Amino acid sequence: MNLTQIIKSFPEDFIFGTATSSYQIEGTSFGACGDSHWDSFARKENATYKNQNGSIACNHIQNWEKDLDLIANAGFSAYRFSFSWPRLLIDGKKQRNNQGFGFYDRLLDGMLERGMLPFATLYHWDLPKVLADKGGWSNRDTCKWFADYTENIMKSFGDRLYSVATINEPWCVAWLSHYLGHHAPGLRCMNAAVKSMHLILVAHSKAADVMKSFDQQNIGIVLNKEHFIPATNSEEDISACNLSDEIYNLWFDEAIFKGQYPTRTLEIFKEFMPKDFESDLPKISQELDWIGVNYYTRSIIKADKSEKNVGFQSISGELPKTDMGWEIFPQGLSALLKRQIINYSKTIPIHITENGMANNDNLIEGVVNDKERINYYKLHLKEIKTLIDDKAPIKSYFAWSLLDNFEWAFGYEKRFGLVHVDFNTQKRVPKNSYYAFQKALKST
Ligand code: IFM
Repeated sequence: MNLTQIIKSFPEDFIFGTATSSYQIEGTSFGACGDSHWDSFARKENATYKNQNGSIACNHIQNWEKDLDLIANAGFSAYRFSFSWPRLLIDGKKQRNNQGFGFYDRLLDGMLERGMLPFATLYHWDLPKVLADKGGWSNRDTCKWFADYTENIMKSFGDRLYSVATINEPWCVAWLSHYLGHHAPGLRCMNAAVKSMHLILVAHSKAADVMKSFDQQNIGIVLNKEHFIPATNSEEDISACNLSDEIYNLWFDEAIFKGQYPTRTLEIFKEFMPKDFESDLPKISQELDWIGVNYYTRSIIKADKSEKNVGFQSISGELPKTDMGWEIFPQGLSALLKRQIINYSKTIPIHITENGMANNDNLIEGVVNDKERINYYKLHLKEIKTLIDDKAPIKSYFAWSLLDNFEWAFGYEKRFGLVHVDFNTQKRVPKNSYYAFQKALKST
């Protein structure tokens, strides 16, 4: 089966969309955007590839109409984007930036005019620098400021949003950024990491409360999931693998769907947990309208006694890899979704909010023949279709990403887009993967 045949076999009302995020495409030097902790992180020597940052990115602020046309012309009926907190509230709290409000106003109207469903994300990692300087996600006050920011969004844009996710990928916000140090703020601190692992969920719950008070429909959260396997069958590796799965996946599922944290991880985390964290759990586990799943790869886990807090590391596997070095393992997506549905979300709608691959693309005479990416999409969509045939409540699929963009610590080196971007001229060239979606979606 080719991509067209697979896409055509999906239910009529299944939504196909594409996704981006504010810091990765907008360009923070345009429109009086405030600094975020990604700007300060990128100023640190070697924190990002060639010290690159999001100041220009895809200059989506000036090219947004062209970009929306690209989405519509591919036949996608939904667009997942994120609001930039520092673009809207320069001090993170009260100081409104009219240019920022004007931008999202036009963007949302532009989506609606083109018949697209706006899937908004409130937080996709661009925390205002002023708030990061006060402790960021390890400071409980940030949760309250996040609620105020949410209120601002509800007042100005709520009526035009088809769905809203509070947080994109809480594991990345907390663990990747505060323990592994790969993302802003670049800490390697167990105390800050554990506090953030809890407080990001408190922020989620406060934003959900605010949205419900506005009677906002279709509220969810986006979790990134990885499929873990032990490096060997040894007891140590199996145990390390289970712990890694708890920290990455189950920490969030247990809290959101069951109002508890996994016991083993909590035992390791407990000395760093915020005071009275238990009293936040009923709110964290409040009902949601949907759950978002981002999936890219699997990880192979090996016990490592030299790692003093959690005692494991991930090692490279043998499957074909994307340009990120991530193994291509579509079966991991179905395994994770099955567990998600059976153990946690049951009948709640699931949106596949991100899936895609970085590829070593070459633009030759106006053509990018990214057949590897087309195959990646095909294999993952096949898994999803099989689950839908088995009655899984999966409602949409978003290709990551519309454009080549600022891939965080990897700068502009890694290309995930359906559309090639020349970062010197801002010229957009649809890749063959774009045309493959277009062929399928325009003919359904
Ligand atoms: O680019 C990121 C995105 O911002 C969050 N999910 C994973 C993508 C690829 O790394």
